[in-house]
Amino acid sequence: MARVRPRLVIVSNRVPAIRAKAALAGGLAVALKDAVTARDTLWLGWSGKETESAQAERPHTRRTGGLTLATIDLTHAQYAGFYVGFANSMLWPLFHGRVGQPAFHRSDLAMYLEVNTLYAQALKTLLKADDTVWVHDYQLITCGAALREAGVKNRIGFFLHIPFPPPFLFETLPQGEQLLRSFAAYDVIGVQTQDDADNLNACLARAHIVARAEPFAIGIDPDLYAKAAAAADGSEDQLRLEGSLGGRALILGVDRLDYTKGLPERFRGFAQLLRRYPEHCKHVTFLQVAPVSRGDVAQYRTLKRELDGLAGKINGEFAEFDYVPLRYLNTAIARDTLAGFYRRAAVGLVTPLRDGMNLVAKEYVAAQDARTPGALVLSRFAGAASAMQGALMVNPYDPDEIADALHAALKLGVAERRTRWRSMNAAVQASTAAIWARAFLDRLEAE
Ligand code: GDG
Repeated sequence: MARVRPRLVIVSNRVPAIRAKAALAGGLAVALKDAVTARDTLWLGWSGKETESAQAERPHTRRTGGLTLATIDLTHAQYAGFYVGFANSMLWPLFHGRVGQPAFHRSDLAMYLEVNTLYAQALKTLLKADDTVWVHDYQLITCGAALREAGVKNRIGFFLHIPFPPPFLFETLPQGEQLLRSFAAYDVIGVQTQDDADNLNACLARAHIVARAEPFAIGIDPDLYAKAAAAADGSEDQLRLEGSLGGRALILGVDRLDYTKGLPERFRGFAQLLRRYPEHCKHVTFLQVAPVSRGDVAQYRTLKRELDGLAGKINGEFAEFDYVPLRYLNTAIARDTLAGFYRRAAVGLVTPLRDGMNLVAKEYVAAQDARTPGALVLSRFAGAASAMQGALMVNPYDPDEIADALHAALKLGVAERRTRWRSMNAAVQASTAAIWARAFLDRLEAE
């Protein structure tokens, strides 16, 4: 007889924007969809609201079906120190190996610890004795330790969505040992890849901390993308795109506007393609969708200015009165429309400088038409790379390598594209979001 699972409690920086369970939207929400719909779930996160002064400890709750959303507000100072400061100006760049970029301030670390404790205290007011707690990502590393300090005895798991750096980098983090020690509060620690597990375990071992991380590769819901992509055929947006391309090949990039995604290098790579392989001029269009993200962090604004300049420069150099080679958007595109765009693209261009996994690569593969699939150009430094043998692999720091790979991708015959796609699709199907969530929770709830 199937075991009745205890309530699942998810803690993440934000809660998903949802009206009904069926309409779960957003990366983490989509990844956890099966786990959340299968059982009673409580999900705690920041409301997105900033307040002048500290609010009541008890979170605000809303229930939709079997899912309860609990939210807390943060003060301006908490948002600045915890989110903009320690999480996104220190941990995010450090964990992505951005040497020289992380900015450490003791006051930010103090706010990070304070806010992690705030999440823990808010959660404690709602927690039942047999709940399974699953904490997510770099914003909340010390939340588990704060829960233990508050006397919580439940099973608590942690999953890190971004890479974990090797010891020589991690050890540059002032007071990093405090963060490492907090990993010991978790019953299961999940990371994306074996490399991440090796790095974190090496740091833990050096600090004599008895805790071990294991890899659980996150994935997508491939059927969702395949169906949405097929359904987009003939849709108004698809017809508009088609009409605007005028038969040209489409190269597509889709990324949050983030310096880890390698966008300037990618733009330069595309320019090199046109420069070194002029046969593609007027026959290829590169569409980069890059919705603005973390606009409160200074480096993101600098990146935006750089890309604005580069896009203008590239189009200035290669455009003709009836041809604009680079289309660069800072607005998000609806998911179903995006699925159709993936399917229309001859090349998916995914070149992060470092990425925990990268779901866009998997979405691109899932959305292809099996008879006429496109080719994927993929960074060696995405977590997704190890399973994607059929991709054209690049070092994303070298625009010339990107240009060569784009040229090769545009030249691939359909038989070879099919062979490559079949192997990539098998990898995407073998490692879905549902499999990821089930594997992690089975491990956490194992008797
Ligand atoms: C972190 C890790 C890890 C993007 N633009 C639009 C849009 N998106 C969607 C994509 C994809 C998601 O956002 C981005 O996911 P990624 O995995 O590519 O990257 P991060 O946001 O950095 O995610 C990453 C992930 O967590 C999960 O663990 O893979 O390594 O950094 O789903 O489709 N979606 C829509 N319009 C857009 O314009 N609808």
